Amino acid sequence: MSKRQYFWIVVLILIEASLIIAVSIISRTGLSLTIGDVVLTSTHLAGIISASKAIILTCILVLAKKKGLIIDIVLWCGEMFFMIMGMVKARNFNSITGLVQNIVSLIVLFIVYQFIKKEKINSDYLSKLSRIDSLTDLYNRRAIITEINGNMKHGIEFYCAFITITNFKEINDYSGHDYGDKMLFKFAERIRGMAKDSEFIGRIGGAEFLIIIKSERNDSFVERRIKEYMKCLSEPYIIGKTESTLVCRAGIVKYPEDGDDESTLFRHMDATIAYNRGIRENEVSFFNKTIIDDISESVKIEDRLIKALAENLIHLVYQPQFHTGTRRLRGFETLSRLEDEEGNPIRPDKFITIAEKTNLIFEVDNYVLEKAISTFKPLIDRYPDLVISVNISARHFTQSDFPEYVNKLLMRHAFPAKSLEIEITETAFAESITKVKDCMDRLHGISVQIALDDFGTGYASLAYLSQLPVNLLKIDKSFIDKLNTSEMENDFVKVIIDMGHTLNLDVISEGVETEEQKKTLENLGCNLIQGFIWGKPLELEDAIALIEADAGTK
Ligand code: G
Ligand code: G
Ligand code: MN
Repeated sequence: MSKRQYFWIVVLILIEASLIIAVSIISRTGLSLTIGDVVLTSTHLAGIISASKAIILTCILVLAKKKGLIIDIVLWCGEMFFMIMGMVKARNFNSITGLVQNIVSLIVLFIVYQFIKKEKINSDYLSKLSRIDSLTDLYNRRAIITEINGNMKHGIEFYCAFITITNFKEINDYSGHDYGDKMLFKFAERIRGMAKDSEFIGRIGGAEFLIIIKSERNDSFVERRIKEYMKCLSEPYIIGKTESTLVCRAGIVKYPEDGDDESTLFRHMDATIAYNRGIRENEVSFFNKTIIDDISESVKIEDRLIKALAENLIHLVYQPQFHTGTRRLRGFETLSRLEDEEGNPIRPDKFITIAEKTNLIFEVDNYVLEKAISTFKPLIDRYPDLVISVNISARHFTQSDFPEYVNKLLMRHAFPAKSLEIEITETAFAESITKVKDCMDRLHGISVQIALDDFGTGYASLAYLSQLPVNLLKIDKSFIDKLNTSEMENDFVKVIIDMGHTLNLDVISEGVETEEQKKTLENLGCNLIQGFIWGKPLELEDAIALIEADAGTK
């Protein structure tokens, strides 16, 4: 109740009490009132006042509902007590009509209360309905916004985790909207099943949900908690005879650090999700201020990539690879180069990452692959032992039609498959080991060579390495940099080399820069070398000159 309501209730109670006293005085003293010709006897006056009393009690009831009823009953009992006492004392039962009137007015009050109660249930139901999402029974967008604003108003700190189902559109398109609705309901059921009292869960719309966690908590607690949600939500769903899996992504913001109004928080949650899209399935990421700057830079690079793809502006350079002992040329790794509008180079890891996030990577990889194949076709014809390697994004290895695409490309250019090597980074296995392995098997099936790039930094394990059709391990530059700094570092590289050779694989060290590193690698038995020591990435004419010079030394 508001202060105003309290004020009026107190005023009404005072008036009611005064009226009760007035009736009792009038009935005791037999007071009458003459206005002009009209004479109001004590019975008349008592009648008028009693009617006013009933009105006041009704007003109290309407204003304070249940509390009003209790106040009314207390006042009523008080009055009855004094009335009965008065009658007993004076042995005069004249006020019996007042007594009956009071009982009737109490009954009327109870009836009115029943109506009020019913009305309140209806209005509670309507207000609940306006706060609940009809498909999932979770809170709806309006309730979410009310909750956020309520927390802000009361100075409560909180985290908001925005969860979106990234493959929902495909499920809807593929299995129909009814099926999609059922999935959403099941998803909501799981989310609700996991929620704790301190967590507020709502559906923003479509396949977007929000979890609000009040924070006496810290970032790592919230991250762990949201990961628990994601783990549970990404378990398969069975509807009828169909089993499907939902892939989610979560972006987390914190109030007040990441925005002090609801629309900024929402904008920053969207940005966090967009920024991390394409990185990894079921990932949880926090907003930070650099995201906004990075996004505007990313947008520029994305635009540049689109233009570069349309106008053949991606430039290729070729870094030579050598046999360690003889320094004979093995082949080249193809590397992409891109410049911004002003002609400044954009770092390859940067534009590659952006290409991966924006799905442009498929076009980039295909472009590089075709360009490398067509460029080297005449050279391979003359120097058939050369191997040309191309980096292909891990994302590409989960596309089931990729091996077929490569096969067609090789046929079209009449390029021998064994002269093409595809480099894949170890991080690919974080995506889906079965899909990646399947893709590798099929490429191996058409005789394309496969190299594991950045080996040692990620998920590689001996257990599955022996099952993959890999030809070459590329020891990551970070291990080469640490060579000769301690015995342990050298031992580590030796373990990789020995393991590779045990599995009958070639092993190449990347980023070899010094004579000392080269010597150590030679002693450790590393048979191939790639690095600035013997060759930086070269322009095509320099690469051709190198091939010819190498052939001349035969
Ligand atoms: O030499 P460089 O700075 O270009 O390499 C940086 C990273 O970018 C390396 O990890 C390399 O594998 C990757 N990279 C370079 N060119 C390509 C490309 O054409 N496609 C893909 N997928 N990755 C590339
Ligand atoms: O991860 P990937 O192997 O695809 O990347 C090769 C990257 O390493 C390229 O960016 C290439 O330019 C770089 N690189 C190759 N050799 C050397 C080297 O000897 N020193 C340094 N600093 N970078 C190298
Ligand atoms: Mn590489």
